[in-house]
Amino acid sequence: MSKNNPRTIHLKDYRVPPFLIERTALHFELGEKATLVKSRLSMRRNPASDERDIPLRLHGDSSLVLRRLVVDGRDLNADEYRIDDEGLEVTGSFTEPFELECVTLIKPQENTSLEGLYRSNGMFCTQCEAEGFRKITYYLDRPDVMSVFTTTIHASRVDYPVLLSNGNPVAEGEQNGRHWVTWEDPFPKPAYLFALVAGDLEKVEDRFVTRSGREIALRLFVEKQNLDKCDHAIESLKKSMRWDEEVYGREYDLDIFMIVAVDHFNMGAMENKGLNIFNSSCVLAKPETTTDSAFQRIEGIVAHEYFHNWSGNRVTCRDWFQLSLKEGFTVFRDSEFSADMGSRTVKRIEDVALLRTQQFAEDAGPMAHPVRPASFIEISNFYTLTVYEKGAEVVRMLHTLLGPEKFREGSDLYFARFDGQAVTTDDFVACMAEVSGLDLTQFKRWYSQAGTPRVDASDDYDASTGRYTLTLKQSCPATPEASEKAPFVIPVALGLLDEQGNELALDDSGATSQVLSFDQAQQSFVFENLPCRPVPSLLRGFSAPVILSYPYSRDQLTFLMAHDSDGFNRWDAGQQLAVQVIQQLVADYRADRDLEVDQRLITAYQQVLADRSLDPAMVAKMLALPSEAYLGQLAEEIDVDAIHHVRQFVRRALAEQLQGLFMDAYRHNRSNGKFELSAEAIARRALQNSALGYLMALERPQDLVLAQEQFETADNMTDTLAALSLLASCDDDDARETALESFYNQWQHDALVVNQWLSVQASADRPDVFDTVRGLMKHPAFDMGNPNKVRALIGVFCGQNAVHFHRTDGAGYRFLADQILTLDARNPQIASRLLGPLTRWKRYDAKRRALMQAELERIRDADKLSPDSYEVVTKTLA
Ligand code: B3K
Ligand code: ZN
Repeated sequence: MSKNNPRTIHLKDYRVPPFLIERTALHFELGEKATLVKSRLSMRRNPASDERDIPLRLHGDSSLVLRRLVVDGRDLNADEYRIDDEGLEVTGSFTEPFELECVTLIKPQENTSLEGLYRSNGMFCTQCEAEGFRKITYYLDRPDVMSVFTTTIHASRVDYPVLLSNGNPVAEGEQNGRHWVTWEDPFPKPAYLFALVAGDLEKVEDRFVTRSGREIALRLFVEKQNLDKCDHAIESLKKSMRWDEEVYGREYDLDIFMIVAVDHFNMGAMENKGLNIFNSSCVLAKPETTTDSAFQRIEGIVAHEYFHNWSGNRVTCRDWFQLSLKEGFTVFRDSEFSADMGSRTVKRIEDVALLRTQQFAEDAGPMAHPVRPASFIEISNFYTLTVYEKGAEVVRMLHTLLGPEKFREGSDLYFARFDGQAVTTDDFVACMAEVSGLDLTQFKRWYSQAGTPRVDASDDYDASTGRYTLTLKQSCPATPEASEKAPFVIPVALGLLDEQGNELALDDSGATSQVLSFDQAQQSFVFENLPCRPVPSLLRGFSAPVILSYPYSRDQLTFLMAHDSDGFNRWDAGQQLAVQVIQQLVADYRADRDLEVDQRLITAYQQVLADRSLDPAMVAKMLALPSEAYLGQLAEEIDVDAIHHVRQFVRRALAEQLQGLFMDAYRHNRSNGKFELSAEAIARRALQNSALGYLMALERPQDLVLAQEQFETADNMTDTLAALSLLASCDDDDARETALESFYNQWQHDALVVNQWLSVQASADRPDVFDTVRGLMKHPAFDMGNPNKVRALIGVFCGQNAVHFHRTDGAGYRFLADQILTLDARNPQIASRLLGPLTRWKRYDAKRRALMQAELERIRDADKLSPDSYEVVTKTLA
């Protein structure tokens, strides 16, 4: 594919596969220089295809070296097939079933894209989703071709004692120092779920008895030094298996479930059938090295990949436009699982904060696309917040509209009807419509229309009749694929509060909460017999992924913060209050006016801090000011300096006025006993560290000492890292350097901890942070070939340190563009991801815009740009 002519793939061009592969037998000879891959495919024409004369085409990457091609036992001559950049075309009519054998030579040692078969720390491993299998051998590498796989792996026994693939081991042997194992996976699957691992690995083993009494062996394979970091993942896996049985009635199907941890991985983890492969950062954990949020993230990711066994593997996607069929649904499933394992409200707050800052930004930018995209150049670019997180919100709305019982009925029907098939988001919604009797035709616009809908709410109360009318108007901004949008079906959960904060009855049944189905451009909802003018609590639990505005006064927001029975909306009222205050101050700052923080915000925070009846985790969330990213997202034009300055100013004002309470919260929640990973202990640490953060804003020597003491005495990484992050931004050179140095000295042997050390420095609010980042690029701890390190240093600096990345001389942009160009040649997926901060260029002032545009153009004009980066950069500049 040349850069001037990258092919766009359209959903409307979908055709069923003209050929099927019933059985796939693979044979790998793993070698130090090269690997030989032999495949034997039992194929036939697809009776469901009307393309009866179409020639046989197999996908294959241009890096494949074809050694032999055999059809029904006969070696083909060179003139009987043709190889091009995208694969192999074989001459012949193929009217009868046939066997195609193929021998290819590949070089995993030279594969830096981390897609296909590659090496990580001396082991072999694979990543095939979405289209990596074509880097291993010629194949029909599309998700609607499902085949039964048998895989035999040959390798040196000394170097690769462990040989794994999908399914169950059925045979093994040894010859001249080389051994082999054959694996059989009885479940038909697309090639993207294929996996192979070979290495010198140790394992931790456990078992799980399914509800029907089958015993499943659970195995977690890691490098030897990580054996003490396996317990949490195994426990998380067992919880996930139980939860999926209880909540979805889904049982595991093979006899073995394996997870392998690898250090070089483009994303978090991969749900290969029976053999999940994980980025080591998303599976390995122990209290000394792992923060609470990482523990929770690991639990969620282990669950996510496990849940894919049904939502993704047993029922898979027809084509990659349907990606959200498995990803949106599975994210919804893992987020409900996490809500059940910990605090539902806190989990919801975290999910919504991510959605509102990152996904809303994506939906408002040049790469905006529907949950089911209609076209793409490179599918790897579409593993997005929209497909995952917004897709999960769409499933959540179905859950809200149907209610839990009907939703479960719909999911049972979906799994029963489509087991073993590759299907579409329409098929999923059809099951939900069938069991509920709802017409979901209009609802499906959530899958086909991009952009974040806005909802403007206004109301009216007639005191003489007690009638309250709520009027909602919806609109959706233009996005690249469409300028006009038809109305969405928006479930709006609401309650109404009287002046004392009591919930009012909304109808004769006495219900105090209701879900409105808002599906017109404008609609009014009437509530009768209300004794007073209510304060509405709208979009409870964030019942739809929209931007809702209602003209709340600051007093009303303070009132909701204290009284709303919906925990999410209590938090959100606090966020809205802080946003109003900060936005006003940003305007003041830009107009050179004096800054003064609205006392109501301070009083509201004071009440939250003083209320010992609240869950400390909620208090910590409520005390967190809206992030700079979220504030930027809300602004007309992002003024990074003003936002940063004002947010820091407000933090400091809160710290000054509430220092006694912050100190109390710190002391009260500071653990002094043995480390625990309970929800309660996690909540206390969250509040303790939030309080410490405020105290450090005061820049007093005694708080510095507090942070140093915590840093030196903590028995867990949450407390250590919280203190280190604060010290890394402080002005005391000695305190800062001593802490960073001692941390590195203590942890230099542990790559995952060292990555956190890189991130702490990349996100520090220091005048010299840019030089520090550039210096760290040359540090032995950094490695451009390891995506975790690239994300920890370059990704964090450019994506999370706004004021310093957006320096007005453009050096931050130049730096990022240089790194992208270097990476593009070796790992296009990572390069393309790193473009993220530059894709928002139109949101900044003219000077920064011009500087970012110039860097984007420099990338666009580079020689041999990958299709991945080409797609993002051209769409961004369009
Ligand atoms: N399905 C994988 C993501 C694959 C990304 C390929 N570029 C992990 C997950 O979503 O569970
Ligand atoms: Zn997934």
